[in-house]
Amino acid sequence: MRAYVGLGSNLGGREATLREALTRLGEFDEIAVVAVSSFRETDPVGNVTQPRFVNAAAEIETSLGPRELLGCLLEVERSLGRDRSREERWGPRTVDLDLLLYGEETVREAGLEIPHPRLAERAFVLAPLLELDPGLRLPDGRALVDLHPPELE
Ligand code: GSY
Repeated sequence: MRAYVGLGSNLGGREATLREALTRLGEFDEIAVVAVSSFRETDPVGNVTQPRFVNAAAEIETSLGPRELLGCLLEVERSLGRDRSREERWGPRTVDLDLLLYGEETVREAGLEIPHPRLAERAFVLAPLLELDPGLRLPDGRALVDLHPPELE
């Protein structure tokens, strides 16, 4: 299955952390990292005053189901020092790996929503996704290119 992962970091060596996250993702037998977007420095979205983020997206090919894939993303986050239980909800983080799209599937379960619930309104997610594939669509048929989030800073 083709899937897309969003990456973000605004603490420590942001780019190096995201590159290491991609390496670790690709080390799972069931995951191949097919393409990676450029890395963009972005202003934080939300009401928390915090450092700027570096964001990117990756296209992966995987034989895992969405729940298992999410488990791998969380494992990589943890291996890079992220402790979700100790951080502010919209606050700074060493690494954030979000499962954005999983084929054309829609999943609405506790702890797992695909497409990612805020995908359509976040330029820092849409811009790298469109760079990877300008023809991408949401499962409901809407083209990503037709969504109009606020400009990326
Ligand atoms: O949703 C992920 C964390 N996050 C980000 C982010 O990755 N990039 C930007 N620009 N703002 C953000 N606010 C939060 S929370």
